Amino acid sequence: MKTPLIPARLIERLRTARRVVVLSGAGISAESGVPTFREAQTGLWEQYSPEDLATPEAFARDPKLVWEWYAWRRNLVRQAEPNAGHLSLVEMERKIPEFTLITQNVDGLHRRAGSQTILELHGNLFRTKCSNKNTVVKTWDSTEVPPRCPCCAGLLRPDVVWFGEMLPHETLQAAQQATEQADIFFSIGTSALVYPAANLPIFALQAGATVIEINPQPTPISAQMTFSLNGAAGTLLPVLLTETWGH
Ligand code: BJW
Repeated sequence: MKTPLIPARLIERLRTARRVVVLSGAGISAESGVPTFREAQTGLWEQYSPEDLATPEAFARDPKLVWEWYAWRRNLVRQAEPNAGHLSLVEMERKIPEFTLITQNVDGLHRRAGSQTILELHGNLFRTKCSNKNTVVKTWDSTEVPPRCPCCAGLLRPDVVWFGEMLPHETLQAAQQATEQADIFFSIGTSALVYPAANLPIFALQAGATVIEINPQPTPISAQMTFSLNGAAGTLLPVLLTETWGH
């Protein structure tokens, strides 16, 4: 007999769950053609050094390089479309009374897919802020690279969270609160290596939630999960949805 992809006990719990939280990472966008960070061969950090591109020190050293790298990333994402994994989470949100999607992704694909309640822990590639005042800037006339803030002439930068920077306080607080109250918590497409996001599945476990990981590769938290589903989000999530709620 073929082993079912999704354990029956998980389907039963999901059918009756009131509060569901999903933490997503770069892996959920991999099937849309957006590169992940740490995968061998294809991960961004395999080809580029985070110290040169994703720290405040890197931006201070070479703002043009950093700005242009993010412009290249924005172009990649513009050409991508949400995949079956993103769309399944839109469906899940419609079925669950209290659903929170926490994402580490900066690509905006969850919103483009139609998800409503999204907490973006690491910012958004398509938002720009002033590096002096930390305020979001929507338009500018400057043609310099990077452009300058129309208010204070500070350098503009992508509104993403680099290593060594604090996560947006209210967003992180909301994520922690939703996690503590979850009946079911999914960790999908993340290597669970970057903190504080990597703490969330563990907090959920400690608070008594059923915690499910969806990833084709094991991660440092796999062994602690209630269920560890070994496979691609774009394959497993549609099956999970169909088996739980039918078509
Ligand atoms: C699939 C799939 C498919 C593939 N389906 N799955 C505690 C301990 C140790 C260190 C620290 C700590 N606390 C803080 C730190 C430092 C640091 C950190 O965590 N370092 C570790 C790397 C060691 N954290 C920070 O600096 C954070 N800030 C902070 O803590 O502030 C407080 C503070 C300040 C000052 C001093 C001390 C404390 C900020 C972290 C910001 C992370 N930023 C980035 C870049 C964002 C902008 C950009 O995009 O350029 O965020 S780094 C990068 O990693 C990006 C991601 O959001 C993040 C997580 O990566 P993710 O999503 O998990 O991707 P991958 O590639 O790692 O994994 C993909 C997974 O998908 C794989 O497992 C695949 O198998 C899987 N997969 N196909 C399902 N089809």
